[in-house]
Amino acid sequence: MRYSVFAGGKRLRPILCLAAAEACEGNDTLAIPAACAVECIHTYSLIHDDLPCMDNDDLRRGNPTNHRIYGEAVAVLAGDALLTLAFEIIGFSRPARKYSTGDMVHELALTAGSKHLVGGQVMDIEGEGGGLSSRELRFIHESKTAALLTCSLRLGAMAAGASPRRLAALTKFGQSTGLAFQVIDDILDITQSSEKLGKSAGKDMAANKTTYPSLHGLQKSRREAARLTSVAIAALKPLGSKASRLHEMAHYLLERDY
Ligand code: GRG
Repeated sequence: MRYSVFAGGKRLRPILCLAAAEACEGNDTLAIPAACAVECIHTYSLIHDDLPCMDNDDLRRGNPTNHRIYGEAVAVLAGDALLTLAFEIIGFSRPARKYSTGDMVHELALTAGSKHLVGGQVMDIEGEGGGLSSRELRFIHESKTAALLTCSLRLGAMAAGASPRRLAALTKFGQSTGLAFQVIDDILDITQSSEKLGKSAGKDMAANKTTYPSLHGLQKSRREAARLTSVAIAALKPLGSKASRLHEMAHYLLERDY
């Protein structure tokens, strides 16, 4: 568990969680449990995604994947334990009035389960070998990628006792920025080296996977990521200047090179 969590990683989900709490006039103390919980879920999903029965990868966060070091059985269990730890942590969180700990647990469970992360992964596996439509690809991206980013923002906002209007604004921001994040990820898989990414590059093309660039080309994909980022930034309007860190994050996610 420690090997994969502390291997590095950009910590995007916890950062978004804390920035959302700030945008809703909360603070880090309130949102830290949720920030840690989403990183545990994310790291579990990476460990399991890298297993031979899934993506079969050797490199993650610049290091050998968990199962390459500890073997498949322990890697499965490390993922299971991180998934469970996320709920242990969030179960102890004390959000500001308006939301209960149960609301936070429900939000996280909905995201991690069959409707989002797991469902998206199933569809991704079933779509291996290519031939997916734009609509199917969007569903996978919404489920596998945008859902946990959106959940991170929503949990930060809920920890801070956000109004329904602010929560809705952050949900929209998460959905658009999450899709942009995945389009950029697909572009980087083609344009960057494994060394730079800290994970195996060029896998999508080698596996004949349907991606944004495979359907629309690199240039159109870049334009789409920029368009989605503008939609995300526009959604932040109700949050005013308190959302400046989220503005910065949206730009960073669009311009990142790993
Ligand atoms: C339930 C096993 C299981 C999987 C669910 C989330 C997921 C589906 C699989 C993980 C791998 C994957 C390709 C996810 C899509 C989102 C994505 C590109 C994740 C990488 O996130 P970064 O770049 O990673 O934030 P770091 O290492 O920086 O934290």
